[in-house]
Amino acid sequence: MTTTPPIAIIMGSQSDWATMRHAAETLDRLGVGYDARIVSAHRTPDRLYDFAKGAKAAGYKVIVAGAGGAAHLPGMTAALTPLPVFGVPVESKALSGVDSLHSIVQMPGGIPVGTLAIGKPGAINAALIAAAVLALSDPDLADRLDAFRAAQTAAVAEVPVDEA
Ligand code: RP5
Repeated sequence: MTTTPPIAIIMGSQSDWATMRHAAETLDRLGVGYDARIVSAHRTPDRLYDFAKGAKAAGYKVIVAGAGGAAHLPGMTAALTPLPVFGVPVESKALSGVDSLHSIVQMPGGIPVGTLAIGKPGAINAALIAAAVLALSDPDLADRLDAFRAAQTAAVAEVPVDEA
């Protein structure tokens, strides 16, 4: 029997995976389970509807949604599910992701999407904030998040060096 992992990472296109894999890798580091799926608001609207309407019943707890350009995926997902949705603006070729950011962040009051930074930092932070939500009811995960922060702090040198 397969069980649904707590986090769904969804993205609008295969081309978003180069960014969204950083969310997946961050969850791997934290030992948090996830499914990664391509769900396009524009090219596969029925898949979006089915996924978002069924996400809670399927057992997901948090959704991380990345999209670029006319990035309607996070907002439409949030409109269709009561689960928390964190949006990652993927860096677009034409407008460097500012279009994605504005598309995701400017939600109307009442339908929230927690919007992260453009690109890789946003993908990493979406995973971290999703994990932090889960950690509220998972003390072991809370300990792993503390350890992640401590390791990150310990890895910062006090003196800069010349890089090759
Ligand atoms: C959006 O269009 C996707 O999220 C992607 O960021 C962007 C471009 O998609 P492709 O043309 O690369 O498939 O829906």
